[in-house]
Amino acid sequence: MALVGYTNVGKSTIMNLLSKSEVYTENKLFATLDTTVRKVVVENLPFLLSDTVGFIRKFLDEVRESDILLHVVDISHPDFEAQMEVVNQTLAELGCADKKTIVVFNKTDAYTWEEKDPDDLTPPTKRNVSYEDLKKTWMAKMNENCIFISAKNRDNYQEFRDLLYKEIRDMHAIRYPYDNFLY
Ligand SMILES: Nc1nc2c(ncn2[C@@H]2O[C@H](COP(=O)(O)OP(=O)(O)OP(=O)(O)O)[C@@H](O)[C@H]2O)c(=O)[nH]1
Ligand SMILES: [Mg+2]
Repeated sequence: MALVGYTNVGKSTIMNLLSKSEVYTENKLFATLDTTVRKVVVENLPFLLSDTVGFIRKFLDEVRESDILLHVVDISHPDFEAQMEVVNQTLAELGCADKKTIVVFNKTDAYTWEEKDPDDLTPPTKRNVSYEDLKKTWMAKMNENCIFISAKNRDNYQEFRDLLYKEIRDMHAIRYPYDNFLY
């Protein structure tokens, strides 16, 4: 499993949460310069998690070799949709477009929107989308292959781990069909 995403979205923060390790995080672009791999255990399932360099650089073997990608997105960034596009484009160039991918919408604590005044008749813009509406729209669009969390406040963290557990268990079942100790 690999954490991928635009720079500064919170990949290393999530790595630290899941693996209880101390990977360097900072509020600047390209804080991570090398891929780090850690063993993570969710319930009874061990797996390898790679924290990668903020996406832009190509030919990341860790990404290609991962069974599951966690595409981390910073929803508090005004251009997060364009950033997602860049990452998806890069994944496509790496030949990873069809890989199982879970989108982790991070920094829910920092998402802000401008409520429209009822007298304001100008058309609503994406700045006017409430958190609830944003969430609903993406949940529908992603077929529920996504989760909204705050790595900082640990909001929805248990649900995130539950989702990872389910995905890894399914992947184990495909990779090791005769290994039924889990079931
Ligand atoms: N408000 C808020 N800030 C967060 C959250 N998660 C991470 N951050 C902050 O975002 C900044 C970047 O976090 P990193 O984990 O270093 O991001 P990254 O994706 O690893 O960045 P690169 O290594 O540069 O690609 C740090 O200042 C974090 O503390 C969150 O859920 N909410
Ligand atoms: Mg990082």
